[in-house]
Amino acid sequence: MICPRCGAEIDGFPCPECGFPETLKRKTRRSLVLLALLAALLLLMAGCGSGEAEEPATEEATAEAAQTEAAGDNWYDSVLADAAVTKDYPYYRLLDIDQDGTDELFLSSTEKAFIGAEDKAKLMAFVNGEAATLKEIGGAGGESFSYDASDCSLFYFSRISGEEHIVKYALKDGALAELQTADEYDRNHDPQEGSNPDDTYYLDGKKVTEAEADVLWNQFDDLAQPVTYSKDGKGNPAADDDADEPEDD
Ligand SMILES: [Ca+2]
Repeated sequence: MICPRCGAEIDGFPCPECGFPETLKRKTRRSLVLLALLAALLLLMAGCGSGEAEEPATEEATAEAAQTEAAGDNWYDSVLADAAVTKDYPYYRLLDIDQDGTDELFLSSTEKAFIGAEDKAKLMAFVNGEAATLKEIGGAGGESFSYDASDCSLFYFSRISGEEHIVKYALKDGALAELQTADEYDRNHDPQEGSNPDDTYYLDGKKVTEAEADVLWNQFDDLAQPVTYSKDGKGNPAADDDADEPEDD
């Protein structure tokens, strides 16, 4: 692991280089209790956890949590300070997808939610003490990220001529875990059907009726908020350019 104070590679705390965290112990412990209470409250309010009982904190987990707390609050600062990154991605958005108290970072070449063929975006997170890229999008017909805070889910939408797809993810153990997929094909665009006279719908790869597929599409359309981007990381709702998308027919 990495010492959050001095950056030395260490096997455990206290850090042999700088002694961290002996001077922070009291504050850290109190903060951890507050964090645990906050996490429990958020789980109750948002229902974002797995529903399983929390395991008692081990010494290692406590040290890891202290490390995350110390270094995780602004882990993205170093990413955003990198000119090579901001040249490609001048806009960003901070969102705590899993509501664990540490923000995830979306980088984008545009303020818009809809990432067209000329644009790109990517999702990064603080994983095991390091900035990690979880998903990159762009360069295709059109893609976007949307976020539903009610169940902490992240939607990835993509479209090319005659077809639309969504993947619903949870952020789990530092990675995107696929929860559900929906695929929709206009007539004569379904690769499994040859020529199909009607639009076709799939959930998790299984053919379903339009009404069955609509359950997931409605969550995406009505509940999930498109992720927009800005220079200050707060997003720009005015750049939710849903209305500019080509109309289905
Ligand atoms: Ca988070």
